[in-house]
Amino acid sequence: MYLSLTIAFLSIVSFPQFASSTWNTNEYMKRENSLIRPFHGSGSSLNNWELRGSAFASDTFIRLTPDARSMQGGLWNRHPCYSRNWEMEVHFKVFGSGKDLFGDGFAIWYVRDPSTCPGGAHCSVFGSNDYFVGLGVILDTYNNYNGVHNHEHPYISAMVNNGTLHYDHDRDGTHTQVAGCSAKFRGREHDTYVKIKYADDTVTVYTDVENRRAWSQCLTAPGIILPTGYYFGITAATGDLTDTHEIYSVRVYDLDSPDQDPAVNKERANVLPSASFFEAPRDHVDDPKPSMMSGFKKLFLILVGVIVVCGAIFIGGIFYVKQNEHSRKRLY
Ligand SMILES: [Ca+2]
Repeated sequence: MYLSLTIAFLSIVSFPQFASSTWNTNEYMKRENSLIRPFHGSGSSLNNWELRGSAFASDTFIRLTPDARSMQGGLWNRHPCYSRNWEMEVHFKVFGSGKDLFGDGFAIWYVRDPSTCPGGAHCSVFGSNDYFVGLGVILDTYNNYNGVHNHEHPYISAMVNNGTLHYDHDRDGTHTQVAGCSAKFRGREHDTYVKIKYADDTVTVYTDVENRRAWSQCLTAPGIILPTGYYFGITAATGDLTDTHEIYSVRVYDLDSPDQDPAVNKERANVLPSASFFEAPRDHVDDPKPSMMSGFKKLFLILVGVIVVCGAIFIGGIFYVKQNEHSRKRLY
């Protein structure tokens, strides 16, 4: 509690200084889609936002889950977003008592249906629904995969779904992601931020988790079609493993140009989410059969060895015969 309040205070004091210099604040902030301290309302109700499950609001933080088992918490915006191009910045913190084992993580959503989890079916994706319709950006802290990923955890991935795809925890969603990146966002003393930008049909995710006060690009995925009129939400879950997942602010900016034809945005309301490109599955290709390969190699080496030895004996033999002939000629 004390730590959270301290963090909150420091953030309030320090945020405006760097926000104006290095961060993007030129665009119009959409108040009805944003959430800024102090959070008016308390406990389980907030202006413009709905809290679900274990989510709890104080004046300075929204705690999606406490550091306890089997929790699901959600924070859902009540107003759909009608901008075609937008940007969402989330100030968050993930921390807990676990040193090596912790989880599961949280997810930021732009979806057709705000989740009612933990009530309802398919509440299996970080406190929200599987088979969702829209965009999910998942900040996964626990590596569930038995094999070896070619990336480290914590891991951020983006998934676009038209309602038919299943998020596979066993592979940490790598089968269905459009792109991903590793980011050490958990257990940091300093403030941690993530930004999702959707502009020109491209989803780009940035992070500021190294206390640099500047965005670094995590992933970018072009060819993503998302309709207007969907809802923003942030959800988190714990299972056997636990962590505290907290949100300190959500800022949504409108990136549409002022002269954009409103009819274009209206038309865009009816499309289904789609991605032109999915990353190739990260689990792969059976291992080559090592015993057969080494068998061939061995046979080859033995053959070469035999040829070399035979050659040497043959040349040595000729040399010996020649030498003998030569010495005989000299004696007679
Ligand atoms: Ca995982």
